Amino acid sequence: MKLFSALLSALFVFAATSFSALASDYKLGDLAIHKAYIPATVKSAPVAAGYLKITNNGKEDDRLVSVEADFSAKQQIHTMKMVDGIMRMRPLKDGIFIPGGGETVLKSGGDHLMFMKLSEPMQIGQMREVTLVFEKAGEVTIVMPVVDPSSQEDGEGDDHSGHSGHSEQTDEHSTHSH
Ligand SMILES: [Cu+2]
Repeated sequence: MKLFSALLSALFVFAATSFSALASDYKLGDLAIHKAYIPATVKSAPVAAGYLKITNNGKEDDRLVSVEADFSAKQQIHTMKMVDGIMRMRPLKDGIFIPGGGETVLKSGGDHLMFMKLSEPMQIGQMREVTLVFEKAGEVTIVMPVVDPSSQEDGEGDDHSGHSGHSEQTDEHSTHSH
């Protein structure tokens, strides 16, 4: 009975929050943030990715410079690139450029938010608060729904294989030890 009501309220929260996530994108000055989501992770996964689209309706360029989240110990902004036939990720030290009057898409196989050292798995239906920090526009906290990875509309194949080489990759760039 207890489980059932917990399940029911979880469903309700999911329905309510997914509706609001769909209904209202986020605005911060001239920036608009849409279609933010985090693909669900398996239990042992140390990292999760985050994707979204940023539209810049102003004339001035801006830049996504950092990401904050309380469900991971460390957050980075990554890009993915083919190196010797293998998808590798690396941190973008200068963040992601958002041209004035243009848009930037963080998507599977390309630039993405990286949540490292997860405190718990990302489960389908959860809503995760993430703060995006922009060079000029300032910061905004958004709620990113955790979705079934196989339901990504713009999925371009299994490019998350690059994530397996992740910890070695980031050792070059970070001072923490594993
Ligand atoms: Cu990454």
